[in-house]
Amino acid sequence: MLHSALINVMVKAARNAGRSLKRDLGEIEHLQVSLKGPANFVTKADQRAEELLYADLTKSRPGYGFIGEEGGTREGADKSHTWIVDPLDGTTNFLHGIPQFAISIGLQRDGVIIAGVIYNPANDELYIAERGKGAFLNDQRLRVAGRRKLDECVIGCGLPHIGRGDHEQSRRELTAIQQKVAGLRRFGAASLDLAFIAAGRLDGYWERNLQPWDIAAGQIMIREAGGVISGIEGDDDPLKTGHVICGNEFVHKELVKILKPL
Ligand code: 2AM
Ligand code: CA
Repeated sequence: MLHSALINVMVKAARNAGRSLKRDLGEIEHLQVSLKGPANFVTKADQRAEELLYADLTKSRPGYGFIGEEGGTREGADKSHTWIVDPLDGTTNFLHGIPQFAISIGLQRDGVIIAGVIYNPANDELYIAERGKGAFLNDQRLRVAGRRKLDECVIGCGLPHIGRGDHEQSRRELTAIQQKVAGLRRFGAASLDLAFIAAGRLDGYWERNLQPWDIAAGQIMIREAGGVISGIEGDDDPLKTGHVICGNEFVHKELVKILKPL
């Protein structure tokens, strides 16, 4: 399938960093990790992937700004373009050898996300989206699920871990949603949860306290697949608030109705 030059740049960078992560995953699976322990090893894997992404993306598009989870913000001469990158989303899964993690690359132009790539090197699933050109999983066009009955829907979520977020609120949310849906899932890599919405695997998803690099690529993926994504208010910008609710138009609205008052 033919893609734009921009998507080719992003895919090439994602696959290159993906090779590095996959090698590191192999080490974890065979317990060949250093004496300093697996957490330190994963931090190194994360940083290596981000440096590869930075080098590839900056070589192809010199001057674009770069916001990465590991290295923070690196300004570029071109003030209208910024890469928003998570080199390893789903770090805890990676550390445990659970093959649900991804590289997430979004490109922002004048404040609007115009392209996104999400790549899981463990199963070689590659999601791409470009503004006005649709969303694809391994070159198959994506469309969000069409379900309109909440009790038939499988809904994904995130759970705040120890020392983070509001655990009481999270339990209130789970209780409220659990009573109304066919199934709840918690996969642990936000970018892939968003990609799963675009692919129609999950009908809906919500999570609080995410970072721009968790959301940027997934947001355009969902919109290009015909879905709706917002913050908890229903019409706010998840990139600004860090809170996300998404699904098809119907499921999104139903989730907002339940979650907003909680
Ligand atoms: P990470 O693996 O890159 O940290 C898990 O629910 C999801 O939330 C993951 O995508 C995880 O990304 C993301 N996340 C964002 N901020 C987080 C934080 N402060 N603590 C834990 N997970 C966070
Ligand atoms: Ca992340």
